[in-house]
Amino acid sequence: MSGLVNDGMDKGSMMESEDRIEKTVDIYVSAEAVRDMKHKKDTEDFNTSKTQTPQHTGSDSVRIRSSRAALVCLVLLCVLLLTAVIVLCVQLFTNNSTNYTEETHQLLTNITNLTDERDQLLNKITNITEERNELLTNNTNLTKERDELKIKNKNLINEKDQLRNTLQIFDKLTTYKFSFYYISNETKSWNESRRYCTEKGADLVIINNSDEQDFVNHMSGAAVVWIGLTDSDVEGRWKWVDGTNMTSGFWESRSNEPNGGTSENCAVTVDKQNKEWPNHSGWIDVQCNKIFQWICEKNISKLIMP
Ligand SMILES: [Ca+2]
Ligand SMILES: [Ca+2]
Repeated sequence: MSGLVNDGMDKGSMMESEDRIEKTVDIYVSAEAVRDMKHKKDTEDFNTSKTQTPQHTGSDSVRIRSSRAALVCLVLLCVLLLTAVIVLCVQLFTNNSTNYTEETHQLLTNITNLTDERDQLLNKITNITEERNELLTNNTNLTKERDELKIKNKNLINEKDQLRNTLQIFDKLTTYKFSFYYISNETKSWNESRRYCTEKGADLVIINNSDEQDFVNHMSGAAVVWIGLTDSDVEGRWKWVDGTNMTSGFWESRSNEPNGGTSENCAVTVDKQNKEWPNHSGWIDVQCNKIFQWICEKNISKLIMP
């Protein structure tokens, strides 16, 4: 069966091969025929062109003139194009020049403005530097003031503590303006009396004016009392216990006080009602080792009005 099929197929194939061969032959034949015809036509065209040359000379002249005309047009176009390019370049250059001039002017203006701003900034820096220096100076001064205030505050605290002690210890305190006064009941020498006062945070009384003298006279009554006045250091140069010089005094004039010279270097004050120097009033220099009552004074003006 398969053999029959193969034989059939072989026969078909052989027929197809024969057909192909025949077609190939036909094609080759056709190609050769076409080639012969083309060669023949070319030969005829060549011969024809040889015979027809005089007739085609006019069309070549037209073609040449056309070519020349086209060339002229092309040259004209080139010239026009070149001219346009030159015009554009000139315009561009002109515009660039104008822009450059404007930019230069603007740059100069900017430079001027920047210079002005720089000068203003320099002035500001100078002012700020001066302000800074002033602030530094102020800071230095404030620091000094602060330190001084700290010291004053410390001193005031000490004085406050002393005053508190004075107020606690003195059993008879009298106030007058900005001072506390204490008059003793017992009698002591000038130095011992002063020591008593200083141990209490006070000192012997300093009489600064007639009002205070009147106040002390009223306070002492008939008693003779020590005051904080002495010329122990330099004879005749009377000084208060705070180290200040006596500028004006209320010396007793009836006995021409002070009259004791170097033997009498401490002062008491008396009122007219005293019994030791009747009808005498004012300050009298006496020997410092005598014993009298005394008056202590504690001034608090620094606490109230620093
Ligand atoms: Ca004296
Ligand atoms: Ca005297």
